[in-house]
Amino acid sequence: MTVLYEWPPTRSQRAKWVLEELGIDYSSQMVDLPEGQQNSEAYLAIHPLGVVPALKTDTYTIFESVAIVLQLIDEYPEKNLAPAVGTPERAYYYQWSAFACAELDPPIMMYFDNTMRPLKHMRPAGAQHDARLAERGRSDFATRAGILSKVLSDRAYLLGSEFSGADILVGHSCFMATHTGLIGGYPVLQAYYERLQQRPGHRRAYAS
Ligand SMILES: N[C@@H](CCC(=O)N[C@@H](CS)C(=O)NCC(=O)O)C(=O)O
Repeated sequence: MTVLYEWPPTRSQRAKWVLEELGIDYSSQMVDLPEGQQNSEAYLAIHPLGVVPALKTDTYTIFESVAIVLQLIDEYPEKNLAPAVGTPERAYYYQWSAFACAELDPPIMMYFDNTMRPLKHMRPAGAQHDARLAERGRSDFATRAGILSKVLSDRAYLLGSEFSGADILVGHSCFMATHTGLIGGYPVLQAYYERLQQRPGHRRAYAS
């Protein structure tokens, strides 16, 4: 049985979304972050960084939301959530997948950490919100939102008319940008994320 280690609504929703899109039978194991369950010996054996998500299948246990999404999509080629290996379309699929975790998540988290993160959850303990870092996050996100807005101005999804795993990855970054208030001012990106939210797989993954 496939097990998703999650705590909604966090980056574990990326993994849950792809599980729902692919129709995989899985069970959910909640890792209570406020209670500190991520730092238990048992969970650290699954994810050595003590964060969610992680995924356990009959044959492997992995972490990193992007790796989970890409691996599961490769296991179900008949669901057509990724272009064929070696094609130009696959190159763009890799590009936007990497862009989500390397270029979108960090500025959003920098902004969140320095504006909205409760002080009792700051790292290191006792750290305060830093207005300069918040501005750096906002400004770096703005550059990247501009790039996405340009690409999405003439298409429904990142690769064109077909939804793919890259939309799950960037789509979750849009979820984070929505809940930090950063997405306001980028109507093309907002419309794209609204489109993604119509998908039954997205609805089920984010219902909790
Ligand atoms: N790069 C990782 C990031 C995972 C991550 O930072 N998860 C956060 C929630 S979004 C977490 O579990 N934080 C727990 C904590 O800070 O104690 C991924 O995409 O899977």
